[in-house]
Amino acid sequence: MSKISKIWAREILDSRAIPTVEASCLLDTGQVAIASVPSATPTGKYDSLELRDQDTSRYHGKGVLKAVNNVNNILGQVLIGMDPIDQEVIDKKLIDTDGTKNKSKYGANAILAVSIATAKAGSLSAGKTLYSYINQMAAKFGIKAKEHIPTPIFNMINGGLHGAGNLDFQEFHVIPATSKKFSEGLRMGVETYMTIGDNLKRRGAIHSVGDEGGYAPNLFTNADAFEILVESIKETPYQLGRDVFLGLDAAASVFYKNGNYSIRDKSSPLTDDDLLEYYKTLNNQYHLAILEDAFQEDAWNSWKKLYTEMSEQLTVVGDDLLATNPERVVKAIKEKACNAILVKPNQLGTITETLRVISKALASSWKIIVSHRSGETNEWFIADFAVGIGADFVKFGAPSRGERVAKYNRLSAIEVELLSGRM
Ligand code: 2PG
Ligand code: MG
Repeated sequence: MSKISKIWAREILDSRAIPTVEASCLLDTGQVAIASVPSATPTGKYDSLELRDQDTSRYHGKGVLKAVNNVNNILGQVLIGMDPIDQEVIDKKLIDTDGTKNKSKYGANAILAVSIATAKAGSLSAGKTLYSYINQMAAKFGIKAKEHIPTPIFNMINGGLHGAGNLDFQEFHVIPATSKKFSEGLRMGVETYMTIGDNLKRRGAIHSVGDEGGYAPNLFTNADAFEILVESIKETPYQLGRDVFLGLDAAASVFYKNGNYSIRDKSSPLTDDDLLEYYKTLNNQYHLAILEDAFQEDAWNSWKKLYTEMSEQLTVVGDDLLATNPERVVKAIKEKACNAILVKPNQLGTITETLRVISKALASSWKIIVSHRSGETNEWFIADFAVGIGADFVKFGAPSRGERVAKYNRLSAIEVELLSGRM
């Protein structure tokens, strides 16, 4: 048994030049584990609190020195002497020390950085790969998963607040068939990504990339983005509907204003019912495999209607709706609002709480999608986490930009290990 000797943190930058927290955990064996946490734009209404300094003289108020000090002076201190493999006890200690429901006292960013750093230290102490270590830990929460590489959901075109400002929907996805091996799906995704870039260039559309590495083109409507994807896929050896599929994260809260949804495909604002009809039209035309955050997070009736009318044709994914929050997941199961969860550990704030939420979702046979955030670091913890819990899908952005590719490359490495039986 090894013990935690020291935990400390520092302020680092994420992929949008915004400060975030990195925590380190030193064991009495001399082993050190380091972890950093991501950040969203916008932060979901039901996400745990990401503590920012609000000191406008530094980083426009977005510094995280308070969170860093909370790790250095409080959260790290209470864990000294503990065994790093006691993740549940460690996380409980962190939660109890904070004492608030949304981790607003010491910050979910501070707490999650410590939770992940100790999990990584635990895997070192146990002499296991991180994904196998997570797999064992998950079993204690009733998640009996076979380690496998999830199917990647590639965010090829970035709109909403992650794009160039002219598309309302946030993410236009290309998803390889689930039957494909990860390395094959990755190559298909990358080749499609390259073809989309060529296509945009030919059209004279902007082909620089957005926050998640997908293109952020100057198109006129959201449907145009699907057209680009369909045309581009035709230029690849892959067949839409057989080898690759399309998906959408509308992130509808962002274009929901004064009780209606405004999108540039329509001249006047849409009611919830109008928007549902528009999703049906898009689905008839583009055969979506997944549809995430189709409505704002408090529109429970619309979610229920969407589920009733469309869940046989596509996977209905809750992200902002659920916020990886146990109470909201229970409600969504009861109300039949969706059948898949986007799992983002930083919406909640500790690993063991995240495992409990996944366990609840699995008990209702939901699909599990482990997701990055739009502001990321090169941390690849979620790649190991996704493999360990046996997620169906991962959503790590486009196969471009270092902080996205870090996670896909980690999955490639794990695939090689799993195929060779070396762990
Ligand atoms: C989403 C995520 C990640 P953000 O909406 O699914 O793609 O974005 O991290 O900004 O919430
Ligand atoms: Mg989303």
